[in-house]
Amino acid sequence: MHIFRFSSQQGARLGVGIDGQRFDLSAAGPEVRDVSSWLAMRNPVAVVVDAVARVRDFPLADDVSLLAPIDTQEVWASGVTYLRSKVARMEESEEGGDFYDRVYAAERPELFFKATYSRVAGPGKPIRIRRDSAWNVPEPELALVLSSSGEIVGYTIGNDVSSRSIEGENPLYLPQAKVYDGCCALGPMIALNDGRQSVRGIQMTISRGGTTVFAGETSTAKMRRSAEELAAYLFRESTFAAGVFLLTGTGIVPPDDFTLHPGDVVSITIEGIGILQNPVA
Ligand code: DO4
Ligand code: MG
Repeated sequence: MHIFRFSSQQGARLGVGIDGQRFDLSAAGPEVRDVSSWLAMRNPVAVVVDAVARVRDFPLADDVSLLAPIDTQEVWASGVTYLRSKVARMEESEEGGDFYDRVYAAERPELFFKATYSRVAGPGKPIRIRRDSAWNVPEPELALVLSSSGEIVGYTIGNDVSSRSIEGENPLYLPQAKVYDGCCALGPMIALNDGRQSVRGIQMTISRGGTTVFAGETSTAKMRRSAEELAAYLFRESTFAAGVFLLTGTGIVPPDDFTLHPGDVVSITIEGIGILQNPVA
């Protein structure tokens, strides 16, 4: 089952996709009127399962306009959870970057604040690269959708768009490399956590003027840490009354001579979730 957010004449609403058919989930009651109300529930997965029986009378057209599946939540991100990310960052770092090596092996993960919902692009909407950065990349990442109690309610696709030149110049510049207008994309849907799929393939292609200029793939099986471990660290000493999104790190890094250009189109596919496609502004 997939949860999505869509625009309607009554404003943004939640929908549910079941066996290829779409229904208006918000019609089922106030607990599913928006992402915040839903993720504030004690057991959001059970709430959807219960609501499904009541939504069959509210079908939606296949072509509803999808929005980013986030309303008031913060977006956090994990770093250096794949070997590929550690190696690439040690190479880009002007100081040699042995701290990446240490955090990869340490018990405590690297977690950082990534975006407010206002900085998140939905499906088809433009992501941005910093104009004061010469080296910019997309980072395709599995995103955890966490309830107010820290439960993994579902999974969506995230793009942690980053400046590698600013991050490489000095690690203290990380917030500027990571957080700016249009720095993140989420969507197109949330795959509800049914406890079945633990390993997912991730693919990314970047096209420029209709030609593929980069293609890469990885699998969440290559992550050094579990999703549960990352979520548990995020909830240490922090509360998220309306839930939170947590990106789990990138395992696909384009070669060092690659940088995003305005007009490029980034497509990220994650098994069981869908395809998140965004043009670069
Ligand atoms: O350490 C800096 C950021 C790492 C990151 O974003 C990633 O590994 O995906
Ligand atoms: Mg990242």
